[in-house]
Amino acid sequence: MKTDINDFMESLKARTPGEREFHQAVQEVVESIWDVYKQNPRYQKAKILERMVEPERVIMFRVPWIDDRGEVQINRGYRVEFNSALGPYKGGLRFHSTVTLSVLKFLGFEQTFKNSLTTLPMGGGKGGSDFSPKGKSDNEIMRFCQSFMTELARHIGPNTDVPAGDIGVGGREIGYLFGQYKRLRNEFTGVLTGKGLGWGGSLIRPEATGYGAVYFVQHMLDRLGKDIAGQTVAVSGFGNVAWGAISKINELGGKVVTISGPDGYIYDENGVSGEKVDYLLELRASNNDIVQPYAEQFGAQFIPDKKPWERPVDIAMPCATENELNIDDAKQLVKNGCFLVAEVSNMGCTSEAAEYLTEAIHYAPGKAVNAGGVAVSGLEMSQNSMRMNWPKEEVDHRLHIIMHDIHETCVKYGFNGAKVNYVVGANVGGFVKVADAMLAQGVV
Ligand code: 2IT
Repeated sequence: MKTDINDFMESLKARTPGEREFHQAVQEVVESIWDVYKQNPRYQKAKILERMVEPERVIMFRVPWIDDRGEVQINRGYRVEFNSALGPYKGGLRFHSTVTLSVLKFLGFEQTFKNSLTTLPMGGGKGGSDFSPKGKSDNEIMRFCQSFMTELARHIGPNTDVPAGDIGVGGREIGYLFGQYKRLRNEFTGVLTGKGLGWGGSLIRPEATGYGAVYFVQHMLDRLGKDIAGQTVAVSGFGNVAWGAISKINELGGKVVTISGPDGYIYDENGVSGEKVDYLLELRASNNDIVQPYAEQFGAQFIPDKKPWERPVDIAMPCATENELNIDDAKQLVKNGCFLVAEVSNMGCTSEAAEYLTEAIHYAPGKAVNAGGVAVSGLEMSQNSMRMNWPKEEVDHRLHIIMHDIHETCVKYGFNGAKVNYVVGANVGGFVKVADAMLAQGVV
């Protein structure tokens, strides 16, 4: 089996040299689904896997804009339309200096399986730019978004491709992007999700990734006969996803003792709760991308250039970015008594860390844990199509059902008689549905 997988990966690598993150994401999926693939000659004959690793379309474009000093700036824009077997391409836009084609291909590939897990009719896609909002003025961000959308608009649409936010793209950016799309097309449609509440956005969308992740953790804990109340949790990041998770953990009686940024992490032994949670939104809006001010504001500890995984906690929830938790971090967490890692960031753990955690404790991957975000994006699309807004309770209720069902799918495909392997469960569960749809739709 290993040689087959190696051959497959070698051939992929030869065709996509240097795309490290993409290779990592594919390898993880291929290892999980290989048995299922081999047992199904129809998948092999139709070369489902070979087709799945090739995006249906990749769009790359120049994004010129003028900064506040009058200087011309050039960034690169992307949209990777990965797979439309289950619905319109769907997935976020990331604006960050680390964005490359490899990063967006890994994210788009993962998104396809994640979206499949949600049970909603959404294909997979991802896009963004190497533009960094850090330190930019509001006007610069608007001009950049307008230029970016001027090109992107011709490729997307409510039945074709529906982008949303990701790192560096929040409500403000979605607003500017939507405004430009509407102006160019003279159409008010649900072409983007994560919109403002007054103009087509869905209640609970901002909270959905974090809330959904905690609902998923509740199901994991349930199987272990445990509850989130009284658990100490390490969270990384301080953006929208961390904020949603922290709010829900507090509501359910858990205690979050860390947050982090590119500058280091905060250790708050009293818990990140109450007004401190709202403060995270201020930190994010300041565009500085640092967490240190939290320490000064609330008298907590700031540990520069370190990650929260060195602290003893019961549960760890990486909420920042890919490969933020490596094998040393994983070992340190387990040594300190951590029994559950729920990855909220996409591919937040390195492959080594994920493998180790799956063996040693209970670990679930991002594509299952964080799917609540895109799920509520799917619900936003439904509401837009109906030209209706559901109340908060309705959206939250549906989010609960979706996260429950994703967990059930992971158990169905990942339970080995002793323990749930959530990586296998999520990958096989996500894969089968996409593969069957591709088979039914012929060689396209
Ligand atoms: O990684 C993700 O699932 C997202 N950034 C959300 C995508 C979406 O379309 O809401």
